[in-house]
Amino acid sequence: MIDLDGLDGFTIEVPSWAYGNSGTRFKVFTRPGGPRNPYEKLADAAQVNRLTGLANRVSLHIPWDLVDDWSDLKAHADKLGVKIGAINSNVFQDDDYRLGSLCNPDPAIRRKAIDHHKQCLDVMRQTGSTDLKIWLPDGLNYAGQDSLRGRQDRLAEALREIYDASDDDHRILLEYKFFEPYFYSTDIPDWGTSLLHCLALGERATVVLDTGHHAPGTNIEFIVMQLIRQGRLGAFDFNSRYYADDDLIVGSADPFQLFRIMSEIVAADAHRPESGVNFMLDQCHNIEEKIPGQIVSVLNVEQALAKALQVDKAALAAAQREGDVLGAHRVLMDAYETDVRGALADRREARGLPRDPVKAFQDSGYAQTAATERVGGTQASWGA
Ligand code: RM4
Ligand code: MN
Repeated sequence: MIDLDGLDGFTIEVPSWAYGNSGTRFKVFTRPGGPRNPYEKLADAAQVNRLTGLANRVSLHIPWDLVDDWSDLKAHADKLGVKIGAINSNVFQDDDYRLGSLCNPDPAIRRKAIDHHKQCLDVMRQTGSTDLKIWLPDGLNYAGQDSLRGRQDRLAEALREIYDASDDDHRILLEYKFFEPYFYSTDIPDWGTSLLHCLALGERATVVLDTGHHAPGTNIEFIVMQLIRQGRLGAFDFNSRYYADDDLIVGSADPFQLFRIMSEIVAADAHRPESGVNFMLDQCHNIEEKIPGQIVSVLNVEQALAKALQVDKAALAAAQREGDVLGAHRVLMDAYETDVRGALADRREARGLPRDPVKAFQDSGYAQTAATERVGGTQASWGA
């Protein structure tokens, strides 16, 4: 008997930018029916929730998702059965940010970047969002280009101002990335740097772990464990990678890594909503269909969690206590090898959801209707 009670209350947040047009570094592909504005992005995202019952929140990116009337967008989301989730700032698409944003040597540009984050806090107040997610493009391409230490000091000062401008029910989610768009150094390259800034800021500052933002071979589940241990794992940006920040479908490149991550989550009971960990997706679907791509990603996270829930905790603890190396490893592998697909389909059916959400989407005609109805206007693109 496969026990899936641990899935109750577990939810995943999807990104608005996964539905607009995207592509490779060389070409943005367009397709019929792509969303033209945040309203249509929310409608697409709501399909993922309707068919999986898992994805009831949508992260927005500012300014990509700016609208005139936030209460109207919120009402639209409510009607679709979704909520507005984390608000993502964007300081990587303006000429002024060539040498950085919050770390820029020019105080006027730092001011502009800080004020943009205050604008995001206002969006949160109007949408009911409680998470401000910050990913900075800041970094250097050449040794000596700027003072490494000076940039940390500017960053600390800017983050302090943003944190102090936030409300008591707001969280600051600080993301790290070890390379790109600059390559000699980035200003928040790793979880340690992000954590240090969060600790200095206060308890409402937490770390975002984007699974594509590490050097190859990094033991990501160790970082998960350590951040939970410190009470500072604020959120995931889930995606999957072979080389760098590939932003592929979650669990596609390395399902076993996803399982190991979810096992650390389960070991700490962090899959429960009370943990405060926001399980978000951050990915692009460049050649595959967007909505089914999100559905597969959401289901892959659920499946990895379902397998992690199968770990026999008592047997594992006993084997570890006895120093039974292979025994302990086999307990974990037994859980990983458990085929949970049928049990998950049964659970969906029992909750009035389709057994196969991808097929249900394809049969629904939603994509065809969108292609017929969404004519005129400009389709949203990653970056616009
Ligand atoms: C960055 C980072 C952020 C996301 C942008 C679009 O690489 O992962 O989380 O907001 O991409
Ligand atoms: Mn990310």
